[in-house]
Amino acid sequence: MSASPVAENAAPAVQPVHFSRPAPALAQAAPRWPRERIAALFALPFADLLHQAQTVHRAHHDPNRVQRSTLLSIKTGGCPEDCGYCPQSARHHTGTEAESMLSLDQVIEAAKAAKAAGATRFCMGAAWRGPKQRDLDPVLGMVREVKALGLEACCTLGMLKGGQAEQLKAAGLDYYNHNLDTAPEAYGGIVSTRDYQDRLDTLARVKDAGLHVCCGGIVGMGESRAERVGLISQLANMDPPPESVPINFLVQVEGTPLHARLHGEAAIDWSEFVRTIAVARITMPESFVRLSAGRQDMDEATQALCFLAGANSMFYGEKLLTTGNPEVERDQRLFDKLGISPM
Ligand code: SAM
Ligand code: DTB
Ligand code: SF4
Repeated sequence: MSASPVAENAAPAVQPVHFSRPAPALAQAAPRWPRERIAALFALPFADLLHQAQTVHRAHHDPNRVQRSTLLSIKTGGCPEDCGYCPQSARHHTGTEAESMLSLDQVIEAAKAAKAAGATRFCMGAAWRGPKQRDLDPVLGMVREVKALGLEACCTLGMLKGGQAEQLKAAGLDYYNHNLDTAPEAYGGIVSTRDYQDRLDTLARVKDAGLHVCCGGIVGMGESRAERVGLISQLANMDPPPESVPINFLVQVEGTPLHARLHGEAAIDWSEFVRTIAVARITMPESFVRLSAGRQDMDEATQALCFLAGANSMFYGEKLLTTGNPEVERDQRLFDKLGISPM
């Protein structure tokens, strides 16, 4: 296209604006962890990556201590959302039936048992899109009782509306878990009933209410390495990064769309899972990196490598929300072999 001479000679319609100091709203800050840097970490030889991760880990944490969190599903099944990995969606036929909310006494009993077994954090999960006020009221009572037992309290209740995070904070909640699950570009293939921005909005509410953010994702859903890079990049570039970062290895449950897609075959090798933990540790040095779902089918050697790669938290107790987790005796034997003590 040729410009007319008039346009060429005319003074520009918009005069350049001179700022006496940089205009923050216009300046695009470079991300702390651009994808290329994260991809370069993933591409390192395994020994070099683990050495780097262990070095960062030792600079920020005691390498021989691991924090233990116990999960309880306070409201199981019948969820209206369509998350392709989840056994609790009412749209999938997994055999997980919809149940009503647990009573306060049931929750207190489970929290006492978790504490007696050595957990320091108790995480209550609900199969909701998000809590209605009538759902939130009893949860606030549960949070107060869990705190009264001397445990850290965490909730994962779905998307939060304005004011709800503040109510949880006032009840004494320490952490709110809400995962990004995967990279933005892979997200649409996994969940259609909420979008990535909805998740970011809830995370902003959690942070603004002064709660600690627990946010991670799932690997082994058929994503590419570039998409794993994208997930870690989202997490590591949050300001600040989440205090707690659960890395879940997909538990493939029959009846879920992801089980149908992957036929029960692990979509990534153990070494790629360990790499993901190591890269999370290097890019989020101060966070708790949690070796989360997927331990039941993971051999001890792989779990040991995850701890070496910088995982310093795990889910503890024989059940996650609806699926299994190693028995506490088995975990104790593993800790003994590795000389790990609980935090
Ligand atoms: N309903 C709430 C929500 O989705 O926000 C809270 C509970 S939901 C079960 C919490 C997280 O568990 C999900 O975001 C997902 O990351 C993880 N999760 C669910 N099913 C899983 C599976 N089969 N394997 C691994 N992680 C899973
Ligand atoms: C997280 O990242 N993993 C946990 C917790 N946060 C809520 C849930 C794992 C669920 C695994 C499938 C199930 O047991 O239902
Ligand atoms: Fe519902 Fe949460 Fe499961 Fe999604 S992950 S189906 S929101 S319980």
